[in-house]
Amino acid sequence: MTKLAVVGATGVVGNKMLEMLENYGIGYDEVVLFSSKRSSGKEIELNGETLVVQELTDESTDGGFDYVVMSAGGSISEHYAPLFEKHGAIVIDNSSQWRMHEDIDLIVPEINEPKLDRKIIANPNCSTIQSVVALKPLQDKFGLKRVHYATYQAVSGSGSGGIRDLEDGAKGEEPTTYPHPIHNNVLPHIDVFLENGYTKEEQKMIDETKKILQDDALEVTATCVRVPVMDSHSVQMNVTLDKEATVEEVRDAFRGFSHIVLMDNPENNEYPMPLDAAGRPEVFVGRIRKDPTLPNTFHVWCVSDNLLKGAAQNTVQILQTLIDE
Ligand code: 2RA
Repeated sequence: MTKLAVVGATGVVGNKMLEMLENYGIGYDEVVLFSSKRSSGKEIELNGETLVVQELTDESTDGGFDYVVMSAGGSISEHYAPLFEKHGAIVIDNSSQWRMHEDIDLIVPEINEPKLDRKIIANPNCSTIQSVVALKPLQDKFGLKRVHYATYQAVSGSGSGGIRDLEDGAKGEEPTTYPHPIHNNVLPHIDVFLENGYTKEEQKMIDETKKILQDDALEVTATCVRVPVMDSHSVQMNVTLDKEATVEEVRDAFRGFSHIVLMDNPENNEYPMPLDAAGRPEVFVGRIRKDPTLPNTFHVWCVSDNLLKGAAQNTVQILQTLIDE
């Protein structure tokens, strides 16, 4: 008897997690959906069953759950994940709350497996997940020395507020989520600014990349930008390898790696775009070319649906590996 809880079931990522639970045919016997008091009472169809979303309380965590998938923000996870864990559940959390805790696994199933020192598993940041999926075959084949990220991130990464700002901005309405209009604009500002001048989003990409690829010596830097795109993040990666390679050898490294689709035929205007990736589970890579200004260095363009591989799908993939064990 496998009992599953979905916390944040009414949110943008929560909705995608429910969609993934159906698409992947995840084997559970009972599922309970939780949300804040404000969103509780809503009815949601899942696998042919009508479920009523319940308000999450401390008492809820002692409900005999085997697994919990969460996408409800850091403060909710900080309070409730340890309570679910105490009552015997394994928690997979989408927030940034636990990602850099030493005893917490930060998991991308194509790359690493949970050790489960704690029964809380962190799902990495969306722009990090797609990037490390693209970097892993290069690390395996050539070794990695340095990565410079420049991201072009969709508004759905900010949830319903970002989506609203893009939609309403087109009608001339003032933003409520972003500090400036996103319509006809780009914002070099995702999350809050830190003392070092980087944003938290940029620091997440730097720290999480090293943890997932298990390489503290890897030199990583990032600039993360919000762009007026609804779904799918794009990431320009300037990657310095440990050894020389040809463009074709780099392309070969991507071919056949789980969840990667190589789209690299610029002569025919074929390269990954958000319109290709939205709604698809894969990570798309293209525009691969040598950077003549640095040895062993290549440009790689990577696009993926931030709500799927970047969040809900990665979470459900982790759940599936645990249930199948
Ligand atoms: C964003 N990566 O795109 C962050 C959180 N999902 O807003």
